[in-house]
Amino acid sequence: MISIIMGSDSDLPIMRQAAEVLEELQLEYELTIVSAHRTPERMFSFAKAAHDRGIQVVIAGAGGAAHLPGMVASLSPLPVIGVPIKSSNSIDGWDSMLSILQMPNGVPVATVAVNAAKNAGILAAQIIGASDKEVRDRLVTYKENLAAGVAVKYEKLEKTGFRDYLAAKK
Ligand code: RP5
Repeated sequence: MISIIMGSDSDLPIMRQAAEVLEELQLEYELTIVSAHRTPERMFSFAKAAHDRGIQVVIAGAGGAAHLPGMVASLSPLPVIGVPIKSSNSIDGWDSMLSILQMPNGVPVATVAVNAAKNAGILAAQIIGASDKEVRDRLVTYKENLAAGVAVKYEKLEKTGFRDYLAAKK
């Protein structure tokens, strides 16, 4: 079971992408709001109890002064994947990215790209897939589909040339 948490409902339009890819990969998840700054006690109890509830990986998204992923990682033995959100109060995503990325030794957070909640979902699945063959097989198929999607594009590009290819994309 994967837990997707975020600092605010304003993060949901991005964080839903983690949920969607987990559904595609047929993995169970829960999704809720936990704010490091506005609900610090909820954050504390969430992080202390998650592993005893059967959570295997936490995906935590936050924007601005994004302390949620790092604070959860400081309290939990679980792997935490941080999603820096380019939120309304963000300086172009840099604040949340650096807040989540620059963790001190001893307390890692696996940080994905700004707004990359989909990659956070895939990485969570890969963590679970490392010890679960069924999940790993689904990830192999996922990657094969990615490659097949690109093959369609390069075959068309090579056949039509870039002008017709771009014109057809409009
Ligand atoms: C952070 O502040 C949240 O994760 C969100 O990205 C940002 C803005 O929150 P709201 O003011 O939109 O609730 O804590």
